[in-house]
Amino acid sequence: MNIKILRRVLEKNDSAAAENRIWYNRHHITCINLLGGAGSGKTAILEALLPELQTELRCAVLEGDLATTRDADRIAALNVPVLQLLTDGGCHLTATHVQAALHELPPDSLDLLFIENVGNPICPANFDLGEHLRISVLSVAEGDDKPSKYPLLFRDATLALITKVDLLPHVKFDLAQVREDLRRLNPAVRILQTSARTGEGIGDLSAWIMERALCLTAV
Ligand SMILES: Nc1nc2c(ncn2[C@@H]2O[C@H](COP(=O)(O)OP(=O)(O)OP(=O)(O)O)[C@@H](O)[C@H]2O)c(=O)[nH]1
Ligand SMILES: [Mg+2]
Repeated sequence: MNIKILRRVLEKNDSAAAENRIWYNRHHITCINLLGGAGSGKTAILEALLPELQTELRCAVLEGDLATTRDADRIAALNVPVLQLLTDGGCHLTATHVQAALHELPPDSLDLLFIENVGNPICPANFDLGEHLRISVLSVAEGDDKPSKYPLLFRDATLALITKVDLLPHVKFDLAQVREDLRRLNPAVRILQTSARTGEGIGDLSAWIMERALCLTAV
């Protein structure tokens, strides 16, 4: 019975995700789903990235949270269009949440849409939002066992981002082991390391995104 209900929820989500994908493609917009545990540094990455990306691409952000507009306020402070999506207790965004917000975006003046998912290393990974690229975030502060403990977070990621590397001298985190675990879960995944605090790796991440976004928006 429960399995049937879950299947129906996922089927409904997949059909909304397919419609979202058609919408992004019709408007030549690249969509990135950013997911990871609470406090892994997702908004901080957007704050570091958006000033660089905006020199070439017109960006907007959808912020998913259970409560508050704090993350949307941080993005708005950069003069980037942003909508806060509140899930009313839900632990992930669905493609239907996103679909409702798409109508409020100006599609003809947009190249790149980031969706910051609800901070949670488990549920968001099961819900396709129709994105072209999925960036899964793990901070060194969370511990090097997390790829093995939360494999779904990384299984379908286009890019695995290891954040807060400025904290490496202060925490026990075996980078080589984590990279090996990520590759075992997802052999095709690209892995980058960043610090929003020092700016390390932000240029590489920005270049990686720009290359893909320019490719997709040109189609
Ligand atoms: N040292 C260090 N701290 C960081 C870095 N990035 C983020 N932080 C800190 O980590 C905390 C969480 O950062 P956020 O960017 O809010 O994390 P988040 O993943 O968006 O959090 P939620 O949206 O609540 O899931 C904040 O106190 C940040 O200042 C980093 O690169 N280095
Ligand atoms: Mg955030």
